[in-house]
Amino acid sequence: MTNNDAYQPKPSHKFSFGLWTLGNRGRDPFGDFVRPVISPVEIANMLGEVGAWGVNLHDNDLVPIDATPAERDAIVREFKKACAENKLVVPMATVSLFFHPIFRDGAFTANDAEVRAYALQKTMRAMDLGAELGAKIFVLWGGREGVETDACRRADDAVKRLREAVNYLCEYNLDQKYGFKFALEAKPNEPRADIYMATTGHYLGFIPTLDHPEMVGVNPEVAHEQMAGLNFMHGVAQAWEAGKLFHIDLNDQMPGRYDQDLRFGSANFKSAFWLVKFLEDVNYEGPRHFDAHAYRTEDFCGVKDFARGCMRTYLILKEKAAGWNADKEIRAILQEISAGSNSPPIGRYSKKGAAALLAHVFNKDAICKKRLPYERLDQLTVDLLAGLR
Ligand code: GCO
Ligand code: MN
Ligand code: MN
Repeated sequence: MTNNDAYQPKPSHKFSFGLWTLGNRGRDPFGDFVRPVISPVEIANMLGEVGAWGVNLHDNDLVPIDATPAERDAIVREFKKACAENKLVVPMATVSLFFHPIFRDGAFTANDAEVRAYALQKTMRAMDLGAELGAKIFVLWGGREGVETDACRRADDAVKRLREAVNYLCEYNLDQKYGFKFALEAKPNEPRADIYMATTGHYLGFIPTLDHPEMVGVNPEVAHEQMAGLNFMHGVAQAWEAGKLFHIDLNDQMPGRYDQDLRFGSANFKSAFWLVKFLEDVNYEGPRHFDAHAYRTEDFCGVKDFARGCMRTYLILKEKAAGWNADKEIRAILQEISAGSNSPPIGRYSKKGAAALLAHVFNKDAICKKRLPYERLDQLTVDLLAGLR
């Protein structure tokens, strides 16, 4: 790939990766690490090399959990320097509330009040860190907020505890004048057997019950909704329409599997296309964050191939989306299926309008005879994706 490659990432594309994604060492429940540690500074260099715009992190991706304040400051200083050298921004920060064994029963929803308090303290410190690095988005993913057995607590108590925690963090955000937007990330299971707030839709229902709903949105992840068997783009569209698409985690996933975190677009190419088309059509301006990792078979160079592949596929699909919107035959069909009809105007309810609607006689036979050439439309899409148009 050369620099004048049409699919060369640019800062304006807002591609970001987490330290934990390129730094993933390939350990799984059945096998040990296959790649050596890549330090945060090395990851920043790698991201600079492949042309990414941003780098995101959990508190402990950068600062070890038991670091002294002096150690922390030195690490942060060195990392900031590496980001500056590689022209990387830190758009999003998050907190690990799942790795340390203290969170074995959850964090904000744990039964032990001391664990809940520790989770808040840890999150406030992660917000301090994120703010220091310039982040404006703070992701909360409750990976351990769930159960193996529902004997352990009432599920509505978990919802109440989660609400209390998010409310508390919003106040801290205001107090410190950090200006964070919180993005809540749903997942149906893994690492817990069942996780509360299983889908983006659950969170969209939860957010209006908070003290500061305007400060809180969602961070939908492709793989997580697909694990639940859902149409990811539909969830994203609903979040967008509600003004709540604060961040997005792009990756891929085969249905019915464990959480695979595959390279973006590598498993469900067509769904990835509809997603990119949606984000581009609505002019989503947030980061395009890849929360995925390289196959366990890869070495250091393979990790770069993985990162380049995520961005390249996004840009290919973006180009295809523009082609789809400009395609004459596709446009003609779209026009045909949305063409005006003999429908009485509906608009907002009024007594007069309702009376007119009740009096209207519909010609069901004529309506049923209208052509809906979705087969042709979909095949045109397939042809286009296959490079035949
Ligand atoms: C996962 C999650 C995480 C979160 C990350 C941000 O399934 O492991 O997607 O990668 O996105 O922890 O909080
Ligand atoms: Mn995930
Ligand atoms: Mn994620």
